[in-house]
Amino acid sequence: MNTLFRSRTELNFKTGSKQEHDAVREPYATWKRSADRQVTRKLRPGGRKPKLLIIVLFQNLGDEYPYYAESPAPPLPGILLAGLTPPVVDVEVLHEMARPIDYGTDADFIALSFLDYLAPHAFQVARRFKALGKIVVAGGKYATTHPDNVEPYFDSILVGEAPGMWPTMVHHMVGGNLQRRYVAEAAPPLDNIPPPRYDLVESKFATPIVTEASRGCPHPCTYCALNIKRTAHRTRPVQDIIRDLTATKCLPWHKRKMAMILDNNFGGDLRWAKEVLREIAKLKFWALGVQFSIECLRDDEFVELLAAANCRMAFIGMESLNESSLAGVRKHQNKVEEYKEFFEKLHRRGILTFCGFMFALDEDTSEYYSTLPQRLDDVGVCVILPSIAIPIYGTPLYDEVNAEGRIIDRDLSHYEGDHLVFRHPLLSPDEIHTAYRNVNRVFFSWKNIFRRWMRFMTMQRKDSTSMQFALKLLVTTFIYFKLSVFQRDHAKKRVLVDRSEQTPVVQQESAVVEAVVA
Ligand code: B12
Ligand code: SF4
Repeated sequence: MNTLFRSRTELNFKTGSKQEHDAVREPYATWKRSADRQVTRKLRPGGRKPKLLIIVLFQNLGDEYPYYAESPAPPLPGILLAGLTPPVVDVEVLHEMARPIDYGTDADFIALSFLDYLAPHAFQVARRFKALGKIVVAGGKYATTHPDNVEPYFDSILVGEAPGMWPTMVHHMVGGNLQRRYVAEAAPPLDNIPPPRYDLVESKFATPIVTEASRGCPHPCTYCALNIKRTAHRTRPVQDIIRDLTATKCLPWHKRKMAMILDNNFGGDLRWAKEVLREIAKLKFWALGVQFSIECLRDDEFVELLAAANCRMAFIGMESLNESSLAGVRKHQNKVEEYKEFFEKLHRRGILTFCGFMFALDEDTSEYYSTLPQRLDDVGVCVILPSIAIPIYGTPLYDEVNAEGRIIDRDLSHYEGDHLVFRHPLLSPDEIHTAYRNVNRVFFSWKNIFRRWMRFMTMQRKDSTSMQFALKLLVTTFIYFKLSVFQRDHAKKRVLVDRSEQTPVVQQESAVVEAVVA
């Protein structure tokens, strides 16, 4: 029995009714029984198990050029699915943001995970693998919100979250009785999800330890994918999160020291979040990254607990410095006048701010854009993740712009945040693109990157031993430059690039045309 196998069988159960426990346990109980008896397993020639290759897509067919992002951490779906996979198959995980798809793979089954804008690419990849005789299945956010658009391209799809249904799907895959569509229970409890397979993350990721502590968010932001079909904010048992963060024996020691909690909003239930942070503090990470909504920073105890847990990076949706733009997308929890003070609160405690920032919100004006680089500097954010607003298919924002007849581009592969796909009420596409490029250019110039780093460093006060203080400076410097280079690289390859001089290496196919927004 290997370490992973042990950790799966040592699952903890939250107190609750017996029926709740049984409902949650059932997939694992089924998996455990079959694992013990090795029932449905079919051996390949040479006595090998069938092989499953899980691919988390990233290259956008619509962009025509391959783009290997310098992201420090992988997304979660691939290694989470691998962790849930019963041992009737061998598993490999491929992150397309790190390496190209291996069409020569000896895998029998291919599982694709992709976001909305990657759907055209996913359909093409599926077609290629099917032509090679592979069984190809899909799941993820787009397959969940728009299954009818996805199902025709795959042998089978999963609608919803994987934990309750994926083990069954794998058994059916191996047993040759795969159904066309599996539908998971809506918003199931999050107890007893096995740890992700960190051992399967490509070595180029500096921070392989990623997990989700909660799902959902209580806010109504109109552009957010979570508001396509609202579900309650759900939290995982604290001991399950800690078990994930410590299921890392497979990693070299230096990669066990940093972790990312990838929740949409870790602060959706602050009392629970504080409990989680108290436990994480005991793990003595060198650095923890967390995502949460900005109003959490009104709670000083939360901020202190972040610091105590050695949080070194907070991802926050700042989105705009224009109050009326924030109100227009119902982001009422954001108050522009609080930004500077809140960011400083974090910076003084050695926590870097990494903030989502949106262009083309309906109330944006050319005056607002003209002062933006300076105002971003004034609020003092460390790194921004800029993007052009996307009316993600099915969100309230999509319904609004669609009803007003303002969608100008229905190619789904353009819904990635670097294209303007709807008509703005006040600004021309040129004004928006110019502002977007300008902010990217100014914010990610080396001069400004170094200046912000100096500003952050000079705010640090020695509040611990010399060793701990030195470690804090070293780790924040590493994360700061990783994030800045990641975003600068994105700007260089995706925003500021003159594509006319590049040689296209990926041919678009009719799948792009088929995957249009309805
Ligand atoms: C890490 C992250 C990133 C990373 C990496 C993204 C990637 N996929 O490669 C980076 C920083 C690059 C990124 C960028 C963007 N992101 Co992002 N990102 C995330 C984040 C924080 C975590 C993703 C994750 O790992 N989730 C955890 C997994 C486990 O959840 P899940 O995908 O729902 O998976 C479950 C099921 O769907 C299912 N499942 C998933 N895959 C599969 C596959 C199979 C075969 C099966 C059976 C089941 C299955 O099982 C899972 C477990 O239950 C999410 C927020 C979040 N917490 O989800 C946003 C999120 C995914 N991002 C989002 C967006 C919009 C973007 C951007 C387009 C934003 C922008 N405008 O800049 C860009 C894309 C930029 C670009 N051009 O490349 C949206 C997605 C909207 C959508 N439906 O497409 C999200 C949900 C944020 C939000 N609330 O709106 N992102
Ligand atoms: S606060 Fe963030 S996660 Fe929550 S609804 Fe708004 S955009 Fe989505």
